[in-house]
Amino acid sequence: MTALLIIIVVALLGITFWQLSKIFKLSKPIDSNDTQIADNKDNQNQGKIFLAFIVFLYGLMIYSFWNLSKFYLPEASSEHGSEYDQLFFISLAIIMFVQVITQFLLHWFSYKYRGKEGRKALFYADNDKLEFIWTIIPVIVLSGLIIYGLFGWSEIMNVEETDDTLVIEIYAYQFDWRARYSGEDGTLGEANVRLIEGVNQLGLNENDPYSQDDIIVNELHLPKDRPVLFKFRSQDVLHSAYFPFFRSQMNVVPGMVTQFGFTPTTTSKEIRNSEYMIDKVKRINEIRKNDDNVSGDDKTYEFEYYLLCNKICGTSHYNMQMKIVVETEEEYQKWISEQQTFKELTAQN
Ligand SMILES: [Cu+2]
Repeated sequence: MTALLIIIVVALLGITFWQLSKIFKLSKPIDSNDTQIADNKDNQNQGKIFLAFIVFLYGLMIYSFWNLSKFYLPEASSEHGSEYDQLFFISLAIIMFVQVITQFLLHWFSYKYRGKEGRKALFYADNDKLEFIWTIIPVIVLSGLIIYGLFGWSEIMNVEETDDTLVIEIYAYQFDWRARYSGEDGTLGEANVRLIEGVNQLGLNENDPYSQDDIIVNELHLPKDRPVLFKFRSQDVLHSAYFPFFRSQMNVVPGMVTQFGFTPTTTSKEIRNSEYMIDKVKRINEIRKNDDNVSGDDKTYEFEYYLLCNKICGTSHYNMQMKIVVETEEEYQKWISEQQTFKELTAQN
């Protein structure tokens, strides 16, 4: 709110000065030099401003990289994550390289060849060789990037289902998530939103033998180093399952099942004890300690992985999240054995 007020005040001040300068100009006697055509002095000034602007732009860029680097995510917590990060880094490096050079050339030439009395522009219609060069280089670089990206994509997206693969349904609705484990038979039971009734929140087919041992929970537990295949279903609108620390995201579309998978490589405990996280959490806690609006248990923050919604799906979209616990196989087995199956749930109610 304060920031908005400051912006309004600055804008109003700017308008005031602009109007004042117009009044002063009107009150001055007519200047014979005051023509609409740029003279030598104008060109000189505009050229220098052009050059100063590129220096400002590069300064801003360097400052942003340096200052915003604190928002970088740590090393990926999934197997394919490093590949994803590498693709991102290579794309960024190429874009930066090209933009630094072309921006400089654009501004430098504008300065160097600024208007000067007596200087005439050269009429240069075209040059096939030059055009060929500046077409073919981007074609080669972009094709390389796209092909490299496609290979990465297909490798990440084609999750082969093995005996070891854990199949989990992620179910989205306004405004929460549920996870469904396939249970002992390793197969998810049939489900349809039309079957939603009472405790049967996810619309499981009660007559399907596969659905009997399914386990529905509101906290996602994943064993470390085991491939997980997620199947996404939405009850209402478009959502997006976003796992930033695992470098994964998938649209959750009503009326269809989307899927992807990853293999978690870092447990919640391990990431909490990483240098990156210790430092981050320390800083967050320092801010919270001095914030009077934060009280009680919230004063001490502890990192957890979360599944977030990344599609604006309604009023409480911002709060649509599910905790993810990555743990060892033993811890996972212990946890899952304590959960209620769908059969137990329906028998109880
Ligand atoms: Cu959502």
